[in-house]
Amino acid sequence: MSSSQDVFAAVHQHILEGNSEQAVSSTREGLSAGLAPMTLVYEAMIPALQEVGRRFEAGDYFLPEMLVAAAAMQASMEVVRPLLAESEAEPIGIFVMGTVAGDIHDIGKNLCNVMLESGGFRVIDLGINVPADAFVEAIREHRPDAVGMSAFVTTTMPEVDRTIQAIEAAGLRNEVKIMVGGAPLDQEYADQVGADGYAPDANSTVRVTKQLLGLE
Ligand code: B12
Repeated sequence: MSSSQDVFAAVHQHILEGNSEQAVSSTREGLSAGLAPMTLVYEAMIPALQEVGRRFEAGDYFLPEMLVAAAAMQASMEVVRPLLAESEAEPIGIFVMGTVAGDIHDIGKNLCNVMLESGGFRVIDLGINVPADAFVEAIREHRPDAVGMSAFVTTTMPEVDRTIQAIEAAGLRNEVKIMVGGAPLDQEYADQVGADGYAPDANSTVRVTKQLLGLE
C-alpha cells in the first residue's frame, strides 16, 4: 500500500502530464486507502493545475498540454464528486453560477458548485461563456438567493462588471447577493464592481455565501 504522499505525488504527476486514466486510478487508490476527497483535491489536484499555469507562463507548456492536464483534472474530479455532493431534501438556498462571457475556464467554478451542493445549496449551473443577459434571465426564472460569476482571464474580468450592471439595469440587484471569484479576481476588484462577496476558493465560497445570506 502506498503512503498518502505517494498517492498525492502520483495524482499530481498524472494531472500534470495529462494522463487521465492514471490520474483516475491514482485518485481511486487514494480514496480506497482512506484519504479524504477534499484532501486529494487541495493537496494534489489544485497544486498540479497551479504548476501547469506556471509552466504555461514560463513557456514550457502550450495550450495542448494545458488542455490535457485540465481533462485529467476533470476526470479525477468526477471520481471524488459523488463523495462530496450530498442530496439535501430541502435546499438552504438557490445559487445560480456561471463563467462570464468570453471565458471557458470551468474547473474552479465546478469545484465551487460541488462544495455549494454539499453545503446544502441547490446550484443552477449556467455553464461557461455566459452573457450578461443570460445571468439576468436566470435570476428572473429561478429567483436565486445568490449569483456567482467566475472569470479566469484578465480580458474577461470586465464582463463581471458588465454583468453586475446588467443585473442592476434589470432592477434585480436587490433580489440577490452577488459573489465573484476566479484566478485574477480579488476582494479589491469585488468591492470596485459592487459585488457583495469574493472568495478565493470553494470552501470560502460556501462560508461567505452563508454569511451574506444570514445562514451562519
Ligand atoms: C486549465 C487552464 C486552462 C484550460 C481550461 C479548461 C477548463 N475546462 O477549465 C484551457 C486549456 C481551456 C485554458 C484556456 C485558456 N487559458 Co487558461 N489556464 C488554466 C490553468 C492552468 C488552470 C485553471 C484552473 O482550472 N485552476 C484550478 C482551479 C481549481 O483554480 P482556482 O483558481 O484555485 O479555483 C478556485 C477559485 O478561483 C475560486 N473560484 C473560481 N470560480 C469562482 C466563482 C465564484 C463565484 C467564487 C466565489 C469563487 C470562484 O474557487 C475555486 C475552487 O477552489 C490556469 C493557471 C492558473 N494559475 O489559474 C490558466 C490561466 C487561467 N489561463 C490563461 C490563459 C491566458 C488562457 C488562454 C487565453 C490561453 C490561450 N492563449 O488561448 C485560454 C483562454 C480561453 C478562454 N477564452 O477562456 C492564463 C490567464 C492569464 C491572465 N492573467 O489573464 C492563466 C492564469 C495561465 C497563465 N499563468 O498564463 N486554460
